[in-house]
Amino acid sequence: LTLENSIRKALQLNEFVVYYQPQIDIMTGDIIGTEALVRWNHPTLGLIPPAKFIPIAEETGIIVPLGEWVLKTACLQNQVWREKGLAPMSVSVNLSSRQFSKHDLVETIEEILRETRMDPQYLELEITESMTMNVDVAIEVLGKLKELGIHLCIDDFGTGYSNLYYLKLFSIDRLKIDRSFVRDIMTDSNDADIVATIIAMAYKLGIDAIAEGVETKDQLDFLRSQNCHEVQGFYYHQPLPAEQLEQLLMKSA
Ligand code: G
Ligand code: G
Ligand code: MN
Ligand code: NA
Repeated sequence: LTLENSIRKALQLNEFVVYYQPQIDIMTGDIIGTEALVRWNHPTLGLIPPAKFIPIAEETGIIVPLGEWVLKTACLQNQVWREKGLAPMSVSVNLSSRQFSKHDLVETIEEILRETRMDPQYLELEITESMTMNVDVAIEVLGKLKELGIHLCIDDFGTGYSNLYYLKLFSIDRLKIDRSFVRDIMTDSNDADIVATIIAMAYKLGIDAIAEGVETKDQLDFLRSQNCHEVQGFYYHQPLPAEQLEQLLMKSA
């Protein structure tokens, strides 16, 4: 069996699971949202991280049905938590460039929203800068997604071929400062300056900024001092299975 076929089969056998990494309001410490991150719960190999199968899934195009499954699962879960009376929380789902360039993307997402009864204002799609290379198509597709009421976030911000003008053109709601900048903010003054500048720029444009990969209190304090309002990282929580996140939310409710 090729890896490609194994992934296809695993999708049929329901072997994928979605983990949720909390996103934190830096001032209150509250969980304000989560990022949905897929894992493969392999019957003999155990939990396989996405780095081991996402690249192949991207290459072969299986990322399209897999990505749709993740989106549907995350929306269903969000709705279940709302029905259980938990405070409304956003969920961010990574969109692959393969999904982005499918002509029926908007219809597919619309259908998933309808089927799961997900409130679109709590759904965020994470796109990367490289996906927006074809500007005219990106404007059209992102515009339609915004019309559905969905929020948009640029993932790994600062690492792609970004044209800052896109930020205005695409009506982006949030940008996620790439982990590679956050990692060295305490030791590399260039990285500290870059992070501070991204936060200030986002603020001026009326876009939210979230820092990812926050692992230490020093990093958190620096981000707070620069008026970054939202963080995600191991300092607070690893990506968690749904049940574990639910327990956490129940405790803090
Ligand atoms: O979850 P982390 O544990 O290891 O994820 C590694 C990489 O896999 C990240 O770049 C993340 O964006 C990507 N990834 C995780 N889940 C998904 C998914 O559902 N769809 C896509 N396209 N990428 C994902
Ligand atoms: O941006 P992407 O979608 O690539 O981001 C999600 C990835 O980041 C996942 O692999 C997740 O496990 C990882 N991640 C989340 N928080 C941290 C952190 O604090 N440190 C490191 N090293 N990785 C993190
Ligand atoms: Mn992401
Ligand atoms: Na990222």
